[in-house]
This record gives sequence, C-alpha cells and structure tokens, in this order.
Amino acid sequence: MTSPQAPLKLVVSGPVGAGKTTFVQTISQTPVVATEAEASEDIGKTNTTVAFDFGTLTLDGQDLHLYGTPGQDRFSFMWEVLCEGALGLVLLVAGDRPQDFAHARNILEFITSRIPVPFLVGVTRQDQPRVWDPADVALYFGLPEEQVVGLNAGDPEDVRLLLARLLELTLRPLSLA
Ligand SMILES: Nc1nc2c(ncn2[C@@H]2O[C@H](COP(=O)(O)OP(=O)(O)O)[C@@H](O)[C@H]2O)c(=O)[nH]1
Ligand SMILES: [Mg+2]
Repeated sequence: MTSPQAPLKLVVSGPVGAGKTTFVQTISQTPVVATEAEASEDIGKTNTTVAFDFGTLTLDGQDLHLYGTPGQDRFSFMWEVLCEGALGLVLLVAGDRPQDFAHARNILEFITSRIPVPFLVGVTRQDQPRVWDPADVALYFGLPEEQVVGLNAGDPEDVRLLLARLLELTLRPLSLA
C-alpha cells in the first residue's frame, strides 16, 4: 500500500488544446518540466507536448506529482507509460470544442481500460462564452454529474478544487470503492 507520505502520481490527459499544459503550469509549485516540439500535423497551434509536462505540489499535506500527457494519438504509447502506477486521472476537454469530445472519450477509455484508475473529467474554458457546461458533458460521456467538473485551467483555485475532489476519490478507503 502507498503510504500517505509518498508522492501521489496523478495524470492529466485529453486532446490537443484541452488545457493540460496550462493546468499543470497553473498549479505546480516547482518549475514545470515541459517537452514541447513543433507539431507534426495541423492541430491549430505550432507547438505541442510530445513527451509530458511534469509538475509537483502539496495539497492538504499530500505531495502530488502531476504528469500531463501529449494529446496526439501517435503518442498514445506515452499515455500507457505515464499512467503506470498512477493513482488518479484528470481527463480534460475544452468545453467550447465539442468536436473533440469523441476523441476525449476514446482517450479516457484507452487509459481506464488498461489501468482502472479513479478519474474526473475536467471541462476547461468555462471562462469563455458559448461553452458546454459540465452537466451536459457528463450526459455525453455517460458519467455521473459529480464526476465532471467545469474549470478555467488558468485559475489556480479551480485547478486546486478539482485536484482536491480527485484526491477524495483516490484516497477513499477501498471498502467504499
Ligand atoms: N480562456 C481559457 N483558455 C485556456 C483554458 N485552458 C487552456 N487555455 C488556453 O488554450 C490553449 C491550449 O492550452 P494548452 O494548455 O496548451 O493545451 P494542451 O494541448 O492540452 O496542453 C492555450 O492558449 C491556453 O492558454 C481555459 O480554461 N480558459
Ligand atoms: Mg500540452
């Protein structure tokens, strides 16, 4: 069993542009190790994460290690590498990009079918107009509403709240799982 003192490994995944790098950078208390490179396909931005973003923080006395994954399918092997030993997963999707929801659900299924890890879906860009609200995204994903959280990935309070909820799920005694 993992002792509460050992860093808890959490993975942040989701499609390109979901806000993964922003999420890790917003909350990390140490400089984020980022691995960006020029995008090899047209994904709407020049640079994208090719290996991972790594950040750390302490939340409620618990040390957390955050690993943000790449979003492109051709890096799906990295999802498995990064999820090895992970105790929680945040699956992000941009709330104003419904065209990405199917991809987001595929990533979620890819990961959770290999590693049965507690997860929350984060619907980013809630600060933008014309954005899906988390309850509707929950319907789309076929998940209970409490498993889908809206956030602005650039807002430390939003990110902290989401992680606190994930921590509750993750540290819940196995007897209640
Ligand atoms: N307004 C707003 N912009 C966001 C949010 N999350 C991410 N972004 C922006 O969306 C773009 C893509 O985010 P990024 O973190 O690179 O996505 P990634 O591909 O998942 O790592 C960046 O320009 C971010 O600043 C959000 O919640 N609200
Ligand atoms: Mg990124």
